[in-house]
Amino acid sequence: MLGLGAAGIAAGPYLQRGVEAVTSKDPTGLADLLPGGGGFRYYSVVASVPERGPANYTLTVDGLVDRPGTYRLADLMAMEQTRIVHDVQCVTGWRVPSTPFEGVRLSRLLEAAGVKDGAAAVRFTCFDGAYTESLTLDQARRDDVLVALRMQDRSIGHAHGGPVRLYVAPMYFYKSAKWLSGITVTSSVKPGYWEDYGYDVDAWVGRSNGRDDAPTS
Ligand SMILES: Nc1nc2c(c(=O)[nH]1)N[C@H]1C(S)=C(S)[C@@H](COP(=O)(O)O)O[C@H]1N2
Ligand SMILES: [Mo]
Repeated sequence: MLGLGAAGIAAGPYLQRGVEAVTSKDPTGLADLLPGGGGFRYYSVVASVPERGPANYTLTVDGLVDRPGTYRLADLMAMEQTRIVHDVQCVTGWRVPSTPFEGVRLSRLLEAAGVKDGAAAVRFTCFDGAYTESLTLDQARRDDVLVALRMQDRSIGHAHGGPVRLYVAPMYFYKSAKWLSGITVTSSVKPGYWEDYGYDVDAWVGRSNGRDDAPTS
């Protein structure tokens, strides 16, 4: 895995040149097929990520909420789980059809925290120490946005962002932040890691990043 971070950083300029570069290259650049990954590619913007599991994983919910809190893996597992089956679509063109994800609805965690008046967005941080994402509050409250604990009907492994990743079913897969560790309710959307390099913040599959329809390969 050495060199992945450098590749991720080096990819920045391509993205800044716009959508053509995004569609004609693999800007995240790390197109290692995951062994047994069923078509998934492994992406990380840093060279290595520490593993976390039941003993040391935490997810913090804070910001413009009445009841900030921290969840352990067991806390999340004890909550109502929702399963969604949908195509995974990376903006660079690869796609994995009908992939099940399962976890706690983000809306449920926001409800539990009590979102304050004046809040308009949600920011996500990761224990890789680098990746970030954002959604508007309306997007975050959709039924098809999960704090996912399972993918392909298994616990999410480390390479796929386990033990907990975000899953935003209707958007390109870069919205689905791996190694999720923080959810902060904010007053405005702050663009995420790849969005600073030119990707759309509103990443609806087929309707963003300059595309009229979803890519087919
Ligand atoms: N923390 C983190 N999350 C991330 C990324 C990343 O580099 N770091 N890459 C994104 C991109 S561009 C894609 S396509 C998917 C890849 O998920 P996978 O590695 O499980 O295939 O994760 C998204 N979430
Ligand atoms: Mo991606």
